[in-house]
Amino acid sequence: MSLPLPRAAGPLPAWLWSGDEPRIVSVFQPIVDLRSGAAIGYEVLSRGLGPAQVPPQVLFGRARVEGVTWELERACWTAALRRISTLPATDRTVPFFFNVGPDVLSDPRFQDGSTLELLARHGIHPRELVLEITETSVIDDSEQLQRLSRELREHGFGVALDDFGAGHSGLVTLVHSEPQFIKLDQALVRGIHQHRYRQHLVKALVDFAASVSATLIAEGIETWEELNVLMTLGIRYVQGFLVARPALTPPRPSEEFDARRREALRTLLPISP
Ligand code: G
Ligand code: MN
Repeated sequence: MSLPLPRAAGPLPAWLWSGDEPRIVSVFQPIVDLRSGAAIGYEVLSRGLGPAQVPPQVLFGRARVEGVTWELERACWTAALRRISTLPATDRTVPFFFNVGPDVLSDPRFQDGSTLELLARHGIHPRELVLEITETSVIDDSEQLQRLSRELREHGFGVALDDFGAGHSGLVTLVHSEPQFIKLDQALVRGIHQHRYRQHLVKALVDFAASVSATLIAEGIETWEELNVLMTLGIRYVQGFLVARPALTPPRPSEEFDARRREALRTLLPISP
């Protein structure tokens, strides 16, 4: 549980906004259906602009110290929505997954209508977005989380539980948020071919997700060993450097990936549809 955020006073920091331009660049990483090879969505990741791109952990760390977390979050949303609004219609047939910072969901400003207004201004409907919340969200109050999750869905947003398995309260967050998407944390995926215990857990989660009609996504896949084992455990949706790295334009998996994916489908799941 983190301490209450200090509030920023005065002008927005120049490292965050230059005039009305957020100093943030949005990149896209596909979430791919292993059966068809098609993207079912793109996670949108924010990087700070500078001589070199600044990773989000650094941005959010600095914002926290300066008390401008909300302003950073708005800058990320603005950059992402502007970018999405310039994409061709062919890139907008699947939803965009947005990471929602832990402090933001419980901020009254998130729900005061300004978020929907920001979307409308960019011609984007909440149905086009899936909000990724993490189990480390500072929403300790389970009723509040339940209510929030329901309200987001009523507005049309999709809800995903991010980094599932990374923290200590994943199951509690899961039952209270009842997300349509569950994203398995990279820590469970990493080296899974060498960990039978993890394999049993993932298999159980595949069954669980199927019974509650949630889409289970394995994140952070880096090797074919990981991907092959996940496939035999019943994982259908994947994201990670092996599939495609985040890019300025929503990327497709490479032809090489697609060829190996088909081969794996044939050899590992010979009776799959
Ligand atoms: O917490 P969240 O799951 O949103 O984290 C996404 C982060 O993980 C991004 O910064 C993204 O660049 C990174 N990422 C995406 N795919 C991989 C991967 O295959 N390996 C590693 N190490 N990081 C990844
Ligand atoms: Mn995420």
